[in-house]
Amino acid sequence: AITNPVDRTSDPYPSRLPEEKWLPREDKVVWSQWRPDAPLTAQQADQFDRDGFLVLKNLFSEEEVKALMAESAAMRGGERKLMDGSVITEPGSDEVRTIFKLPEQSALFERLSRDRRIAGIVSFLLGDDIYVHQSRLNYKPGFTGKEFYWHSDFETWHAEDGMPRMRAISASLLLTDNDELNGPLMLMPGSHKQFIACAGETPEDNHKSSLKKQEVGVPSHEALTKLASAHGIVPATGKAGTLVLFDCNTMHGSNGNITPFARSNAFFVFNAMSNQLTEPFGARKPRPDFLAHRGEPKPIDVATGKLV
Ligand code: AKG
Repeated sequence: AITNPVDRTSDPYPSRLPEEKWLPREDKVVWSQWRPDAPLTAQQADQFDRDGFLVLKNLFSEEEVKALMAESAAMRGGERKLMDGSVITEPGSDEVRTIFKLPEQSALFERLSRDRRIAGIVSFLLGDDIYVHQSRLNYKPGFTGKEFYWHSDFETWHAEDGMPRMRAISASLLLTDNDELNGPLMLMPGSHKQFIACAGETPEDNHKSSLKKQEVGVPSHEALTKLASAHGIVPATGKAGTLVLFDCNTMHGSNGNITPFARSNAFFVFNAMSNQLTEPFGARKPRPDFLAHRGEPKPIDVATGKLV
């Protein structure tokens, strides 16, 4: 069923067109006025607005990270029965690349998704109640972890999932140290202020290959060169327990990991309650629920205090 119908003829972000196009962002980045009781400083809110991302160090304690790591190892190691279709392996091997649906499969990750240090900040930035649009553990094992090619998440969520506007934020909690070497997230600061409408039609069941290696919904080399020359590229590095928040339209990607040291992160995508999904804007049918929550979403009930 279509919730929250929108006028498709005036879509500000048409994509999957015959030709690539640069379009201006028509949405705010920070949706709340800063106030003294905000969960961020005014400077951090301004930085998020300007750069389209924010790295918050030492947000979670060693003990909390240890518990999350143990939980993540149990999920990955086959000790837990996981939902069908929620596990993606690395291209060309059986190594786990991604596990989706964290709150549905783990009480600890459910609690993490509601933590004030993540959900409280995101809800403030989006100026609305929020819900989990997608959640995942990205493992990137040592030696064999493959790259994530450059993309704007919003391009895919709009075209393939029917997310109407740019009012969503990804939160990546580093569960291992992410340094310059083991394939950290890389972002182009300021790239979120323009939308690159991508060339090419969406193939049927595109997600089956794009989750291993994305080929549709990515900008051309020319566009990426122009963006990176204008904005630069920054690695989001930090010790385990660091939180990386980034706007849904910030251009990002990451290199493969040939170091022996795994790089693993827990990802939650939060969408504003006022920005619920409609029909896809650039694909015939919507992607499965594990990639994009459809139907009546449950607003997050923010929890305070330590995880463990
Ligand atoms: C995504 O999940 O959209 C990513 O780009 C993941 C990048 C990474 O885990 O390095």
